[in-house]
Amino acid sequence: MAGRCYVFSYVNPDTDGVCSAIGYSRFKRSTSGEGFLPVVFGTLNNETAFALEHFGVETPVMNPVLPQDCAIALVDTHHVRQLPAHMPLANVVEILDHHPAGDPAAFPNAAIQNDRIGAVATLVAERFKACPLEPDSTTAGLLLAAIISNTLNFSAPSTTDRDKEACAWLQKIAPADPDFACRMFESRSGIDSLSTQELLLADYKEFSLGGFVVGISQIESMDFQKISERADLMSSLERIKAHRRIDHVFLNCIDILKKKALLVCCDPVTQEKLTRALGADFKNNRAYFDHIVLRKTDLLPQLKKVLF
Ligand SMILES: [Mn+2]
Repeated sequence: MAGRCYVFSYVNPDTDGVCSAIGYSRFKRSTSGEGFLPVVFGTLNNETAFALEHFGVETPVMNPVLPQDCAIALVDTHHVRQLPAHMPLANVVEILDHHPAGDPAAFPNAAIQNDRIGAVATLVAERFKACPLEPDSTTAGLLLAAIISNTLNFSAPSTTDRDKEACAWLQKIAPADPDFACRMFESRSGIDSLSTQELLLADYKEFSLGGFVVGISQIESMDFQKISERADLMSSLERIKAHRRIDHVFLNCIDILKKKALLVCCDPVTQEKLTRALGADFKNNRAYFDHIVLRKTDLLPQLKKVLF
């Protein structure tokens, strides 16, 4: 018999991960009476803190010690390398995700739903809708914020009709202010207060691709030139690579409004892979793009082709 139940996302989760964990916890409580405590490992980013405050929701418990006999629901990931170290993988009973190339076999006891949609919050909203059960307006607002955040207000290529339908349904329960998306995106930065190392690790994920481990940091900023000019940018990337003992590491900067991207990478071997994968043209360790390049929908599938 399992002890406490927890629901959480990957370490240093984004708004989709945190809001979906809270939303799923509320779903479980209302439908089966089970108490899955939403928790966060790592730190909360500025945008998520903004969304929680906007809807008057308390910050989840941070970095708890998990008891050996706990039951775990995961949202927004099923990649072992993105989870807290020494996490009891066999205790995972449920997974809701929307990411390819995970490790489903690492979770032998989990019921897994992994659909190619824009946000895992869409899956949580669909669970409510299927009951049918209306979430309270706070929960609806959090799920809405998560979908808007993850689909970049429906402009990301991963956006599907299911995300739009979930959003329309949630909007009826919790109408969002017209400028909500804009204010939430503005809250993402706060970049100046972070060290380069903190900045690179704020939204950093590792992937196993064809026997290589690739670390990709992604930063959304309306002024990525400023980040690109940080004096310790290259040394910070090199430090991550050495410290994490991985094969490739690079930074992906995106400007959502101007629809531009910048890849930063100082290793010539990695640069060569990125050039083959994306047609990147590196000059002085930097490659610019006149369109948005997203880790999940652009980088991973293309890199997979050249690394396997
Ligand atoms: Mn997500």
